[in-house]
Amino acid sequence: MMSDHDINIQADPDWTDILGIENDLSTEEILVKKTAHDYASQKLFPIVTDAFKNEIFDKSIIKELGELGLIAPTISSKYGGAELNNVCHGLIAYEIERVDSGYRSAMSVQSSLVIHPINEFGSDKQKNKYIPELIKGNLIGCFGLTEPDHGSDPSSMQTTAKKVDGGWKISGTKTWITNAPIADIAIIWAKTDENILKGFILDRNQHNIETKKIEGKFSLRTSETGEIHMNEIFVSDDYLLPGVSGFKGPFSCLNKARYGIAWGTIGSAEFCWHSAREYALNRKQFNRPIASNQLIQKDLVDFQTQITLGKLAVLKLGREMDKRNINPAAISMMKRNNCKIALDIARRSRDILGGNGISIDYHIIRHLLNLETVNTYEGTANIHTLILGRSQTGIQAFS
Ligand code: TGC
Ligand code: FAD
Repeated sequence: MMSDHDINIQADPDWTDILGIENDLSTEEILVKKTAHDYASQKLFPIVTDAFKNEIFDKSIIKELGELGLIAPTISSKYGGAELNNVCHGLIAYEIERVDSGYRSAMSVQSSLVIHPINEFGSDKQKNKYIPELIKGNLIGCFGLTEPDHGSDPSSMQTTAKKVDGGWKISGTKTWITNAPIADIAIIWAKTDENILKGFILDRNQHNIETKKIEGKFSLRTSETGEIHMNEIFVSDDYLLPGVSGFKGPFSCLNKARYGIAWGTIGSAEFCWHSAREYALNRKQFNRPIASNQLIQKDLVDFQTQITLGKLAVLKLGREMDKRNINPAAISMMKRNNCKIALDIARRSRDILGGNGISIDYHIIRHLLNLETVNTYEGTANIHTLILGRSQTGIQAFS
């Protein structure tokens, strides 16, 4: 017979997924999630502490992800893609970011900001030359939009593309560019003499791009970040992305990457929640587990509720993206809110671990530091607030 004590110490078996969200995944989606989960937990988790401490990104990670079909999973099999849906893309981001936002970052840039624009806006020659190698992870790419004086407002960028015989001369500086120091190719956005934005593929084999690593980040230390310096680099017409002009080019790539972040941050938050719960059940103060305190239980319940709602919402977002072109403001809503809840959960989880919470051995402080970047890049929280404000009022409040 069960005693009162036994009842008290048994948690619901479905506490991790109390709404049964995973029951809504297809067999294929469950398989993809498991593949990403196994890779992340068996290959990435064991190396992440050392990588974060020493600012190491091992390029072979991109190759291993490619071999498993986890890079740009929605791309056509014609170019070596797995032809999966957007929900699978999100589940992969969620599993990788459960280990570290830096690894998800390197993967997101490759998939959403390099392969995606070539697939959408590139010539057949560019697609055939670059996408299969990028999907396999044989080439690494980066995406240069941000400049030293133009972050939230890229429309005022200063990088120029001057038309010359047979091509273009590109000059300017990009900064805070993920993967730049290790990239074989860079998608560079620049303005023509007529003030029209164009996208280019700069190939390290052909073009003399100078990339300098940004040292001393206290966030996203497992991901390489750098500057790109371009001084009148001649780029032939073959390297212009012919399918797009104007800011809808880079902004439409951001939709895809922001969607991945909305999923990824739930993975990061969930790791923190589970760690805090386990710690609270095992850590005793005043002769009882700290999880016995109502204040601690409230934290855990808030985490469970926010993560459940955030996960449900990104699943809905992914399903809608698979059916139709979604309003980009909906993506802004989920990027903004899931970053916000993940940061809050990471901060409060860190507190539950007391002094141990600041030790890298418990991982939560690493997630917390990473999430500070994730909240800033791909549009800051303020910028997404203004995108949503404009969407519901019709009034532009940026400037
Ligand atoms: P705006 O007038 O709003 O738009 C200009 C043109 O672009 C179109 N557009 C979009 N198209 C598709 N998707 C979207 N989300 C779009 N947003 C805008 C728009 O329809 C228009 O098209 P057209 O044909 O009429 O010309 O432009 P704006 O200059 O007023 O910009 C407004 C604002 C503030 C929203 C934009 O500048 C913005 O999003 N700023 C934030 C910058 C940002 O997010 N940067 C990210 C850099 S990349 C990065 O951080 C990678 S980190 C990756 C990692 O490591 O994981
Ligand atoms: P700013 O635009 O100067 O903003 C500073 C502050 O002012 C923010 O709080 C912002 O919200 C606020 N603010 C600005 N305008 C307004 C306004 N109108 N109303 C209210 N508040 C406002 N970029 C790339 O192109 N490619 C990459 O691969 C890439 N990777 C990155 C990796 C890392 C690690 C980091 C940190 C950044 C990366 N970025 C990348 C750059 C990133 O997108 C920018 O940092 C971001 O868009 C913000 O720009 P900013 O840093 O210039 O801040």
